[in-house]
Amino acid sequence: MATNPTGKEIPSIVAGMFYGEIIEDEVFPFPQFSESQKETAKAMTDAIQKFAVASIDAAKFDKDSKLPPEVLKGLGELGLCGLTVGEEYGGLGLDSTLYARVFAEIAAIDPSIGVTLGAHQSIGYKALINEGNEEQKKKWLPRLATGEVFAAFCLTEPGSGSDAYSIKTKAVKNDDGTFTINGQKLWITNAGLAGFYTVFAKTDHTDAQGNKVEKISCFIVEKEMPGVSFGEKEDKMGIRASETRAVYFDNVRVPAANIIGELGKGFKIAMNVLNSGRLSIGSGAVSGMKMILALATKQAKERKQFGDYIVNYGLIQEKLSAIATNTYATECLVYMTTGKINQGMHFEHESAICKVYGSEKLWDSIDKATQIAAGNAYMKEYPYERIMRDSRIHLIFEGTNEILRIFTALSGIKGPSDDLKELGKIADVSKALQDPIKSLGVLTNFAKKRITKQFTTKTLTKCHPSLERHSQKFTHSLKDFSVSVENTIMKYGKNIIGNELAQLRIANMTIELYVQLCVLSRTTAILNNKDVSDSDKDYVTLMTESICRDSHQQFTKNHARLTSSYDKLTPKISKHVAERDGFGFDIIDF
Ligand code: MYA
Repeated sequence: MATNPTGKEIPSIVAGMFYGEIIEDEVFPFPQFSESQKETAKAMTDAIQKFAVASIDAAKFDKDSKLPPEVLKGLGELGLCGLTVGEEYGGLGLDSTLYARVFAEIAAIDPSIGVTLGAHQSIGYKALINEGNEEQKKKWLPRLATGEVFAAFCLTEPGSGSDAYSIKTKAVKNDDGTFTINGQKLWITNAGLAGFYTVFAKTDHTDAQGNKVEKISCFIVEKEMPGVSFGEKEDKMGIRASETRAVYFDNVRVPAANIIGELGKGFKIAMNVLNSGRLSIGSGAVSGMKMILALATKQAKERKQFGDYIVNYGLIQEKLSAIATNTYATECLVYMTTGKINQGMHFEHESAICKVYGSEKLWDSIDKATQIAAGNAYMKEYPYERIMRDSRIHLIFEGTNEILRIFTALSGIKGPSDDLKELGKIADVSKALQDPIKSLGVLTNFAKKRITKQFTTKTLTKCHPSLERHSQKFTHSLKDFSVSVENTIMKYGKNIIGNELAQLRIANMTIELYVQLCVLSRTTAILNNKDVSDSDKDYVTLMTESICRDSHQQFTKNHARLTSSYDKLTPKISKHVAERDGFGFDIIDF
């Protein structure tokens, strides 16, 4: 796979923000498409559009709840089943940026196809790419890359969704080195269609103290293996043409050659796979929003009410403008992230943010486009209701947005929290924080970062001068954020894990900061580009102004709520609701 051709590793941008740090050279200039990336993207997106006109009818596939086999074959022939597979295994060897752009093109045309292809390559055989040995890759990748064989990712179980570690499927080692798998997986995309299943199961291990413990391991299971069976196709709200079924494993014997990576390391393998998958949802959302904005604009320009086209009314303009800014902000997030992945960045924080932000902005955009088309949008002959049904899942799967906010906050806090443990050695913590230079010997890493923060630059020096106001607000907010992170760690200690509303506030602040940073970087690149027209520069400047002001307000609201009494209302109201099994009284009661 062509990801990170440099072989170098660079730190996560978002992880650095938790220390109040931004390495400007890492975020400026915004990663650009090279000439050869542009050529490949253009050739592939043109080919996809041509194929779509001839062969894809998303409304019909939705109605039939099926993707015709010849369409799946055609997608394989276009190379869309092996986008990131190395050319030596018969794939296209695209890097993360190109994968995001090309995948997004097809995902927006038909989200059922997007999910089928995403489940196949962004998660289905991703563990094989990341961790598989040469023999496994040679055996499987050529057929997976052409779509001759489809793949599925089997993690979720009836009792294990968000809490992925609690899976019950068990793989027991036999005397001959094979494993016998028993268990059940739920809501598996491509189940039944796929021939290749990446399956996570618990295996027995002995820890350093000699105790028996269970850990998660990763196996390749083939459809034809005796004991593999499938449930009925699920009757879903949306993405109806994609296949979703339960998968059952009844004494399925798997050779040792089918273990992916190290035994017992399966949880990390699964999480790393999901990091890539989450990014695909972000990139799919960008193209989805562009498609929706085109529909909404057409409607607004063609529909006349009160003697004028509705595009000329303020409340329609407010919606068109919001969809455009949603799109631009998400595009900046996704392509900053993929550009840095190509340079070797660890990206679990960033991909979670792309998924959360992209799926929520996509949903908001569809809601606004539906409102513009109004009565028409509610009728099945128009595409809005299908797009709405198809898009709702993105807030749920590959980690619910709630779980990913918790992940963003807790994984981000972990770095400064480890450093802050040093503070336990100091008698008066708050004094030491006020004067870290005096405490240098004890505070080590933490103190160094605190000092850097105190003398930190007041603006992003590489930002375009016309964006100075937003740049200053960003650096000010970043400082507030890192101090809030420290204060939160000190206030809650280990109890932060059970304090989800504090996590929500931290996560929302993180998301807004990353959005502002990515938008400022991309707009700077556009404004510095002499080949971009004045009109395009005006358009992105206006969108940047709107995004940064809105994002700053969101940041400020979440920052305030971290310490205000507002969030204390929530558990109290919710307790009443739980005690009353719902709302609890009627207008006729009192
Ligand atoms: S597939 C199923 C999706 N399921 C999930 O996403 C499960 C969500 N749950 C989790 O992610 C985990 O259980 C959480 C951890 C996060 C809750 N990267 O103690 P821990 C490490 C790297 O926090 P837990 C589907 O939906 C962590 O550092 N490492 O664990 C298919 C620690 O390591 P260490 C990570 O409290 C849909 C260790 O793991 C990550 O149990 C089809 C333990 O961590 C990470 N992210 O819970 C989709 N997380 O021990 C098709 C944790 O070393 C898509 N760790 O400190 C197609 C797209 C279509 C687009 C179309 C658009 C229009």
